[in-house]
Amino acid sequence: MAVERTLVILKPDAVQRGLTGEIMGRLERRGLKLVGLDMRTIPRDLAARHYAEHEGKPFYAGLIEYITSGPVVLMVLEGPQAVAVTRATMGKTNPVEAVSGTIRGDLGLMTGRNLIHGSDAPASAVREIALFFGDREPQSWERSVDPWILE
Ligand code: D4T
Repeated sequence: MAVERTLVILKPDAVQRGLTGEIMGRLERRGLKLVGLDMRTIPRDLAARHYAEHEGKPFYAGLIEYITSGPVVLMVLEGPQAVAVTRATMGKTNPVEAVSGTIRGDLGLMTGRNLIHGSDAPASAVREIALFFGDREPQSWERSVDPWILE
């Protein structure tokens, strides 16, 4: 099974609501390995590049306002099919449709305050990790419990 990396953003509402530990804990407990971590306020030009595919949509201006409104926590997670596993753990984009047990299904109510971003495909993950972490190589480390998580 392909080991992948994915980019996660704990959005400003997750930071403001004091949910970063809760959300990071869920992703760690799932078995994903943390290999990159940072906290910063995303500048508008970087937000525009990240959300370029949504430019022109009715929610675009609000989305940029929201994601740049305060500090976020950026994570790089690694594991087998990390992109799909992270998306499944997050739940659907609209928290109303996200099932209980998922991050958005348990902690969110509205699409415009949906707490977390996760790359939507392996190719997007490569692009987004480069966008947010630049040439900072993710941490390479040996996890002693790996034999109890990975076959
Ligand atoms: P992100 O990219 O934030 O992880 O969200 P998703 O991958 O789950 O969903 P997306 O790309 O379709 O949407 C990006 C971002 O835009 C916000 N949004 C989206 C919004 O405010 N209103 C909307 O109608 C939609 C579709 C939420 C996530």
